[in-house]
Amino acid sequence: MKPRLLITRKVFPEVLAALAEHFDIESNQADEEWSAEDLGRRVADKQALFVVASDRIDAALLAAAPDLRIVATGSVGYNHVDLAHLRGRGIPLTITPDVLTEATADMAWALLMAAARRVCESEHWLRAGYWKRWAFDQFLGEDVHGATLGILGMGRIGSAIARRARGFSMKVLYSNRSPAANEAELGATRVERDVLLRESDHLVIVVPYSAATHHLIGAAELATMKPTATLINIARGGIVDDVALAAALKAGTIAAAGLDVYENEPALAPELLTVPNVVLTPHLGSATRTSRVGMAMLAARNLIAWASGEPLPTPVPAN
Ligand code: 8YV
Repeated sequence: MKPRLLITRKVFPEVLAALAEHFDIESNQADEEWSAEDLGRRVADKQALFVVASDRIDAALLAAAPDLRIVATGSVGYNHVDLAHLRGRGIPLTITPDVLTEATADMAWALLMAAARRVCESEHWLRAGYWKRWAFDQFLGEDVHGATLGILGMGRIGSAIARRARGFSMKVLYSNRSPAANEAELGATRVERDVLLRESDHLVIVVPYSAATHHLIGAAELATMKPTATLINIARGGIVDDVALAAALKAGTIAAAGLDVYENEPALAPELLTVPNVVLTPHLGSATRTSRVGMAMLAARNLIAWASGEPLPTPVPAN
């Protein structure tokens, strides 16, 4: 008898086909909104669970899954999963590193360029019919080339962002718990966080979310940044205090921002929606076809390895 697998989202047909050889599957191919109760009811008789970062896999849900033996998340971040609970029950959690690194780094740059050069703000203005004549001082933004790029969190994605900065002749600063082994290759200099905030022209947040990084960037931190600076968050909502950021953008404390993630997504702090100098995207960091198929397939490969009694390709590191 095949183990029973619950998949909480619609997945690509090739991924479903690969999994179907090894599992009896209940999946959300209709892409319905499942409440926590629905999820609890559906997971009750399953041995395997395939989730994404917007599913909350907390102690209450896990308590409803007495037979659960493996959880695979289609994301590299795993702050949505109660890892301590899983470890207490000896249940492995697998993630999807590497396959999304380059696409997510591209997205950080897309937001950085759009925010610094006011692409979205000016497009809205143009579409609304305000463009009547050209002027020297229309929508002046900030230079990206030759500027100082700050990276908060220098892991795989941070490194991929830094690598791209070479083409823009930028100075790269970063802040990280430990020095990056590839510091010299990246041409990046490690500094304290307060220096990073003070000296960056464009600051990209790439640290994982945890209790320690909750509201790491709030009103006090924003106040130390340059009035010409841009702030980009492609990591997790909750690392930046979105309400404080909206206030800082309105007051001109910093010049612009680009956000792909939000504290209570898909709900947004209403303050953000009234600020023109922020570019807002709906958690699209890894959203290229290659990357998302890669993520779903890697989650499937982990599940199949488990079902076949083989070593898991990408479990959460022991740390
Ligand atoms: C995902 C992400 O697209 O991997 C992560 O941690 O945030 C994104 O790449 C999203 O979370 C879907 O699971």
